[in-house]
Amino acid sequence: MKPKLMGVVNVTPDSFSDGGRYLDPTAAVGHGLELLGQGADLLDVGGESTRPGAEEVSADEEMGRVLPVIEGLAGTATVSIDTSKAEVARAALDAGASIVNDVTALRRDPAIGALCAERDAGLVLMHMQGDPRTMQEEPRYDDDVVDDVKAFLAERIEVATAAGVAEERIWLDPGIGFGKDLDHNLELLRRLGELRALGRPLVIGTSRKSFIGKIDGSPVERRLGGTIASSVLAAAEGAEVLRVHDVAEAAQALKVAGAILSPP
Ligand code: HH2
Repeated sequence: MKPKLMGVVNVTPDSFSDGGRYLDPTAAVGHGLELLGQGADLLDVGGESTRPGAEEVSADEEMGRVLPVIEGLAGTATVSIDTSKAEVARAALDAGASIVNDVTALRRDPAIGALCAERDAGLVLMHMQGDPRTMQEEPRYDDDVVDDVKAFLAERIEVATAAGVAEERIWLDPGIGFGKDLDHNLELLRRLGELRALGRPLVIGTSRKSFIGKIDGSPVERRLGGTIASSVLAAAEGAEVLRVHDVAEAAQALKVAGAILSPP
């Protein structure tokens, strides 16, 4: 059990847990470097919030936020760009990012597929039901949530490879909290093994999310314990990348869990 830690660098005024804290590029770069020092293997830089109810921002606005930060970090870190716009992704790759994290899995802007193929960039394909404005209104799955998410991700792998993306450059993410109620999220986390059958590394982002608060009533600033519990269990189920805000604490939890699970 040795997952990679993807540290979150949100350059937004409105992200659900750290909106406004790193809007200044110097502060954002400093935060990214701090996360690297704490053990992050890569940094996910985002300039548009995807929290429930979030409004879209223009590509120009998004690029203005993320490009200076990527330029400041890319010499030192592996950087993924959290965007659904090909124009932003292209500029981010030019600035030194090497992975595109698309929470719409090429549905908002299919040109991201050809772009990643052309640049041999990594691509994260995430499942989301609906869009951020409406996704938590009444999430519903016809069949079984795990089967539905698995079928969706299998289909998006087809779309990405048809656009020329090498299958070994693709990572998959069930999208915890994206168009899912508490039971959907828990079921997905419980049965991650079934998604591993798709044969690609799994990215899991539970960090500070509202499903934790639905379990114990905690506000967003008091969800570290729930983040750690869900991240360690996801790693034990085979998640290979954990997307977290609190890298130091996640790294320590994983080291301790790993030491217990693999005696010398
Ligand atoms: N979660 C968020 C954003 N991007 N990308 C992937 N692949 N997986 C996730 O679970 C995921 C993601 C939401 O978290 P955050 O960036 O902290 O908030 P916001 O979207 O409000 O900026």
